Amino acid sequence: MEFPKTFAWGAGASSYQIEGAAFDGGKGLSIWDKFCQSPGKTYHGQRGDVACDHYNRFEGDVALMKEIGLQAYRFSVSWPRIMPKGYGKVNEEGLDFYDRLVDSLLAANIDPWITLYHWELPWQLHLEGGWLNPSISDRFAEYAAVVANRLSDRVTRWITINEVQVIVGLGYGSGLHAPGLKLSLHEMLQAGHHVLLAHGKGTQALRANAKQPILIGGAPVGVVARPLTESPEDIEAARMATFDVTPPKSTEPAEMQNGIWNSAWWMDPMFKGEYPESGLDAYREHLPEMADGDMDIIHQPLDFLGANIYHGRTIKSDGEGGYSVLNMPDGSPLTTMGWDVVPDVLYWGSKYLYERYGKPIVVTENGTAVTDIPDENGEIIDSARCSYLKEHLKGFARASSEGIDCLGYFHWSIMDNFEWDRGFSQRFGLVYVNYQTQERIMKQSAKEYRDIIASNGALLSGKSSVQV
Ligand code: IFM
Repeated sequence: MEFPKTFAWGAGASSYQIEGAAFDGGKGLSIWDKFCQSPGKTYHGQRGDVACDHYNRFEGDVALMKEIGLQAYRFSVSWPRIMPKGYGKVNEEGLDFYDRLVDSLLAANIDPWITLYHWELPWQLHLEGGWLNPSISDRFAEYAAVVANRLSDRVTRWITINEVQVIVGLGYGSGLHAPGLKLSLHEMLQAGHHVLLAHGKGTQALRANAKQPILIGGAPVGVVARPLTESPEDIEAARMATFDVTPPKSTEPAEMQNGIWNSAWWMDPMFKGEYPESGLDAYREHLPEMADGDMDIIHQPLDFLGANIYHGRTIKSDGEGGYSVLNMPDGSPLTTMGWDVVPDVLYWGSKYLYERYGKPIVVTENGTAVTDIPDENGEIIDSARCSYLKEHLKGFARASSEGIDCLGYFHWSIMDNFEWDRGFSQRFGLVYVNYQTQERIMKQSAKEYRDIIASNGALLSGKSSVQV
């Protein structure tokens, strides 16, 4: 159950979800600031204006990270905090904030991993067409260069864009996320193509402006599958399902119907320089416009594959070279987000992704929302999260023991935070946040994670408690 000595044990969060100070420090407006101001868009109309007030409390938060023994912390930089309009004038006060955050992490011996884009599109860029405007990838590269110039003397781990599928599927498809658009599949794929181009140009800009050698990856959703049994047929069927691109299906839940929830359409261009055949076929009437040379821009050399993996479909061979998707057995565990708990998904997901793309794997997000209730002593014994954490790590440890290059694991999240359209109704943190007082309480899971980290995973040995 041990991981490589260089393995990065981390946790993550994103700017809008924890920072607060939404209108302070010279920050410009983002699509999320505006979206949350529209009635009915988020749970009880909640907004990230203050969130965890991390902007003002980051030193205490870093102290908690140190107490947990984190070796790495993944956070995102808010584009409109750096460039209020998304381009042009730079807000030095915003850069100073991240400067201080990076310094305080390094002083605590915690490696900063920066994500450049975790959904906070500057409002001005949205008014100019957002991800549908072909010039947005140049704007993104300009922003990436500014951040690299200021922080890459101390930061060596970089992630371009978080969860392209969510940007496109929920922001431009179902409208559940900012900017709340409900566009056609063609328009979604066009926006997605521009996101991929931004990833490519952002990568070039990071490398061109880096002050020292750096490692770069992306963090798409790892839409992965796991086989029902370990028969060669089921294993092959789940592999096929993991990389299949299928047309929109009306049998999926409403927000998943738009046909973009897959891995290969988004990862193949980044890692192989091409859209997958199954996608070209499934989307044939909806394909985005592409210029010659786009794929060369998107397909930049990358150092690792980051994937956000929370759950996965269970797959069985249909006996005819195809596969069937199975429902979980009655009564199987569900998170408060309504997601199945299938811990071996970290094993199968990282295995399939490593086999196809050959890059070291970083689990850039994995975690669970549960109902956390402080007990009479004010402690939070979050046993469901403790089991989730340990059982998923066991899956990742198995991958590592079978020779898959596992570079790091980032639990989502370091602390409870603003869960987008669900507001504060979902708690994902290792650290509990009382939003009325801003008090932080380390949950039981944080303490268990601390011990697992200290043992470099050795503590995980033992029988699995979750059988699914
Ligand atoms: O909170 C989100 C995060 O911002 C992106 N990935 C999934 C998490 C849980 O929904």
